[in-house]
Amino acid sequence: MFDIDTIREDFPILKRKVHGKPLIYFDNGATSQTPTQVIDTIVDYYTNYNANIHRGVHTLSQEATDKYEEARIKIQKHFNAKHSYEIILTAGTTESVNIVASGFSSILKEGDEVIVSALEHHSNIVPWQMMCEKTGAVLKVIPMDDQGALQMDVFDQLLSNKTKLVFCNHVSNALGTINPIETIIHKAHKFGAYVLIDGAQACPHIKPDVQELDVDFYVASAHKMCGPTGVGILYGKQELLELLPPYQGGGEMIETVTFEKTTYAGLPHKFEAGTPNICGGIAFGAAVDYMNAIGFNVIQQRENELLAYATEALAQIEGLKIYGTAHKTSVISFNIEGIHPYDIGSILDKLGIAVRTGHHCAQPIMDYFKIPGTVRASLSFYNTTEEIDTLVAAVKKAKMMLS
Ligand code: 7TS
Repeated sequence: MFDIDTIREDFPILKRKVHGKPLIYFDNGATSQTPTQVIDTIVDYYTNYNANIHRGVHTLSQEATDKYEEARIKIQKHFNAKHSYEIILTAGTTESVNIVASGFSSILKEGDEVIVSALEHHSNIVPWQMMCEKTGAVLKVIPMDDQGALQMDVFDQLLSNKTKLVFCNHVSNALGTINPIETIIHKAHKFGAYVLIDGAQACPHIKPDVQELDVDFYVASAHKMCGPTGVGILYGKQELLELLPPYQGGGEMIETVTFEKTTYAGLPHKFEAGTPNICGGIAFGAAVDYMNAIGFNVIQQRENELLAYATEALAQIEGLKIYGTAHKTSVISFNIEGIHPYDIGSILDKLGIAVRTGHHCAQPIMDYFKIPGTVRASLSFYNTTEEIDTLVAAVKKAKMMLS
């Protein structure tokens, strides 16, 4: 049973005011809010067992190590990875993509081809461009259409025996489009290409099963799924993580070090140099527990209802255009004719409503629509229809003030 009042009680920040108005938080795509269960885990860590991991004989260090490794197993189960060591704990999606791109920089050769989708966040474009610059590989793009969906027939034409890697987000951050990743993975594998799926925007809404997907790499950030900032995952199939060279050198990622030669530790430590975000990793585990306790079916149903309600209400405002109408998650990206998105966002903020405005780190999408940016309301299960009513009234007010 989903009881919205009980759920909202879990998020203390929802009680605060902004400019004297109750906070209405519709910027969940940028970062989600944090429930008490996760905040308590963070407080417990620093209050009771803050210590470095994997290296101390003392009790605190052992407790911290146990909790950190328990969190890795919770995350492994959540994503249904075959082995816990296939879950690399990173600083977030951006770092995870960079680990893979940097690794393939020493594997790809001139003339190899890699395919990226037109719907990517910059963090799933720029690292691959850097990789292509280093290797001479060629970057090809699956184009999008007016609905914000990928043109899959063009994907078929781009694939060839030269294709080595395909990168695509599971869900677009700017439009919310849910991409057909099952098909993308299946088709890429037929040509022997590896696939990396950026799940940063999918994981707050969908529980991916990496084994069922048969995906080679899957990356995500904790802070978009009720966890803290600065921590995320790189899932990779064991044989591929073994194939890639380490990303950073340092403590914890070695087996033996002499000045003549260093040998590297096994997975996952090979990719986890230095002291990690210990508290963050443990809190990530608590966030996964929190979301699973509500249940992803319940979360999706609730968010779909909110999305339908908000879409219908906003679409009635004259001159308001919604970008991205394909099968999608609870993201509404819109503009009002003749008004800059930033100006709308600033007025909404004065009314206590948090949205994101701008290009959302997805400039190619904005270029496609020939716009500087959009106003993005990204809804979460803890939002309400009353909050949407307030948003709609506020957008109408902003329109009146700015027209
Ligand atoms: N990939 C996607 C699809 C994203 O939406 C984001 C962040 C990232 C990668 C990068 O994640 P990070 O945790 O490493 O920063 N997206 C957004 C957004 O839409 N608004 O703020 C950040």
